[in-house]
Amino acid sequence: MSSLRVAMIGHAFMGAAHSQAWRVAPRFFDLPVDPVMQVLCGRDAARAAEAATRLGWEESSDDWRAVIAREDIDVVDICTPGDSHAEIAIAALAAGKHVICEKPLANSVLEAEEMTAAAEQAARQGVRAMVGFTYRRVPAVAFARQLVAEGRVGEVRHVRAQYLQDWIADPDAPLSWRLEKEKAGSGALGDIGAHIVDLTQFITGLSISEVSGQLETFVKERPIAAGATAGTLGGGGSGVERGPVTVDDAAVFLARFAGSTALGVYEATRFATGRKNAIRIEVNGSRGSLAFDFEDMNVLELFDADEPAGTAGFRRILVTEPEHPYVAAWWPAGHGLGYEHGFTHQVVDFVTAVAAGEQPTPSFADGLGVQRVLDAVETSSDTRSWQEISA
Ligand code: SOE
Repeated sequence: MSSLRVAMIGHAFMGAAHSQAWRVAPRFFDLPVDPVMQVLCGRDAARAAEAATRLGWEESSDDWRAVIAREDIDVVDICTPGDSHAEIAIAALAAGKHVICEKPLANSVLEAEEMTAAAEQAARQGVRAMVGFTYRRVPAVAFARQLVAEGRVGEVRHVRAQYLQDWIADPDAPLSWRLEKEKAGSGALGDIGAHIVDLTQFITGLSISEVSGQLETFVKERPIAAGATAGTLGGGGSGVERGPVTVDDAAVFLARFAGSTALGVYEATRFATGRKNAIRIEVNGSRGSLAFDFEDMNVLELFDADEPAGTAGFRRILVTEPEHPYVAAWWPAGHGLGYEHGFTHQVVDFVTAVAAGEQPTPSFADGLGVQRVLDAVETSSDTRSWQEISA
C-alpha cells in the first residue's frame, strides 16, 4: 500500500477541518503510507471546484456515487450533515473503500445499526471504518484516559460533563440544517451531546447503561435567511419569513454506568450565553479527580487525594511535553495546540490502523453505542422515565 487516495464528501466547516488534517498529517507525523487528497465532492460543481482549490484537493466532483465507484479511490471521508451518513457510508463500504464518518454516526439507531453491520461485513474483507470523535485526540483528553487507566483517580464516583455553546442564543439567528430534525437528527443532544458521551466513556472506560433526561427547544421558530432555504447555513439576513426549529436547543441528563456505582451528570446546550465551545469534563474518584475545559485545551487539572492536606490542590498540568500523547510531533513545551490538531491526530491514527490492517477507533460499533444513548435520552424526555441502553 504505497498511498491512500482520499475522496472527501462535504466541504463546509468539517470539510475544512478534515482537509487541513489530510494536508498536515504527513508533514508532521511519520505515516506508514501517504494520504493523497484526490477528490472533493459537493452538491454544486462550481462551489466544489472552488473549495477543492482552496482546501488543497486534486479534483472536484458533484457526483459522490461516481467517485466512490472509482478504482483509484481508497478512502471516503464523510463530512456531510447526518441525513446522508448512512447512504454514503454503506455504499462506500460496499465498494471496498475505507471510511471515516463525521459524528454523530447517524440520525437514528436504525441507521447506525445498518452502518455498523456494513462495517463489520467490510472488516471481514479488510476494509475499515471509523467515526470522527476528534476530541478524544486532544492530548489532554488522551492523557486523562491514561491517568484514569493507571488508577490515579481510583474508583470513579462522579462523571460531570458539559458542552456549552451559545451560537444560537440570539432568537434571530437564522435557521440552518443543524436546527432541522430531518437533516441533523437532533439538536444539541446529537451535535454536541454525542461528544461528551464519547469523551466520558473514553476517559473513564465506563459505559452508560441508563439515562434520565430532558430536552428543551427555547426558540421554536427562526428567520429563514434572505436568499437561503431553511436547510442551509444562513447568514443572519433580514429574511422576514420564519420556519420551525424541529430539534432540541438543550439537553440535560443523568446517567448510570454498567458495572459501576458512579453517577453521571450531562449538559449539552447551544444557549449557554457567553460560552463558545466549552467542553468541561470532571471525573471525581476515590483517590483523586481530573478536570478538563476545552476552552483551555492544553491544560489538564489533577487532584491527588494522597497529597498531604497542607500542600493538596488541583495541579494545573500543561499537557505540552513530548511524553504527552501526540505532542512530540509538534512544538516545544508550552507552545500549545488547537482545535484543528485533533483532526490531524484522527488522520494519523486512521492511516496507521488501516496500513496495519487493524480496526481504527472509535469504530462504527462505538458510534452505535453513542447513538443508543442519544436515543434513550430522547425517549426518556418524551416519557419522563429512566431508559436503559440496550446492549
Ligand atoms: C457545533 O457547532 C460544532 O460544529 C459541532 O458540530 C462539532 O462537532 C464541534 O467540533 C464544534 O461545534
